[in-house]
Amino acid sequence: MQIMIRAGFVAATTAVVASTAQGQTINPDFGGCYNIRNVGSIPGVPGSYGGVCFKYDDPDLLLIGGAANSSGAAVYSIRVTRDSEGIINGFVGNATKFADAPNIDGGLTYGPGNVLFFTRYSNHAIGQIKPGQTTPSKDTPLASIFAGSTGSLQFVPPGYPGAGRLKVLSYNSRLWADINYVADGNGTYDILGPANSIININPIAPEGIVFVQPGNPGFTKHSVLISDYGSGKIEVFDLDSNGDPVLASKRTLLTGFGGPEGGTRDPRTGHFVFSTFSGNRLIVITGFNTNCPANLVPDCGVDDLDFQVFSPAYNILDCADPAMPQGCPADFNKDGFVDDLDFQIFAVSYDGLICN
Ligand SMILES: [Ca+2]
Ligand SMILES: [Ca+2]
Ligand SMILES: [Ca+2]
Repeated sequence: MQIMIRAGFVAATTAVVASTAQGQTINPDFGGCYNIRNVGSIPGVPGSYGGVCFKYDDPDLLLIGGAANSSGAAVYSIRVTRDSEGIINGFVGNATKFADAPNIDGGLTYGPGNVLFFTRYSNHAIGQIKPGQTTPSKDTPLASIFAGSTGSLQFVPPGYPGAGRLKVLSYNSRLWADINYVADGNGTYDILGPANSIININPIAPEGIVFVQPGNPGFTKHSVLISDYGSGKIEVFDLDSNGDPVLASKRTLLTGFGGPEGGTRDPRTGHFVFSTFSGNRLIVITGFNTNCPANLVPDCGVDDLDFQVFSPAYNILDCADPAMPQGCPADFNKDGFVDDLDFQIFAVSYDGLICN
């Protein structure tokens, strides 16, 4: 049995502050761990804002649609600043034009081959921008596949049910569609009908969608958030085995969110990042963690409750031991053992109290 000296830990309590900002309210059923921060408007990006994502090889370079829905729309890039906890809190200088993206709407994301995909309103089409290019190389109308107009799009991330599938959403018709794509030999992709599934998500007027893994407070399954422009809400659904929303699982995460548009996750922290079409703001919702494995009891932070789970696993040591909890969650560095290396990871998170 290993001997562990738990030194330097300071008992503390975590204040739960009201999760409101400018009329936006987070549903308390989600555990009180999430907070909204308004980062404000982005210098140099013309309104209205469209889809948002981060450059595939630069987790601090935000890409966002400007002059959304107009023929002169484009993707702009801006470097974000972060506070001592890594939370996005501002921008460096002025944005610069990254690539033309005529009529960009709420969908902007990297797909296979690091091709940048975007939805077009009211063209009901998907544009594709190759890496290093400043104009789209391909435009695919969707009218023959499902009713328009887009709307949004997102690829299901690795590790989720339906990983790699392309989901495209119709704003006007309130539809979610799973659509096939195949490499066209030119570095871009053919987008093909018929759709594998078309789901009516009425009354949601979808703009941005982001996927969230289980383990975050209020999320017991792989899930998806959809921003509803029409009602100013962020809605949540569990995913089925294809990565499509389970309609009966619908619940509301956020209300009073005027003009929500694109959505993505901060690659450094896992925080949700949303743009707004009206008001031209960048909104960050903290509390969604991608790098906080020590939060073994999924609540607002790493504290003594998590330690009570960690400690017996540390004493068992070997993940192959039948006594170890299934999946060996306390093996943070995934080397098959719960030992001092994992304790060091735990201690860092515990000292921070909140993996925010
Ligand atoms: Ca829109
Ligand atoms: Ca915890
Ligand atoms: Ca380990």
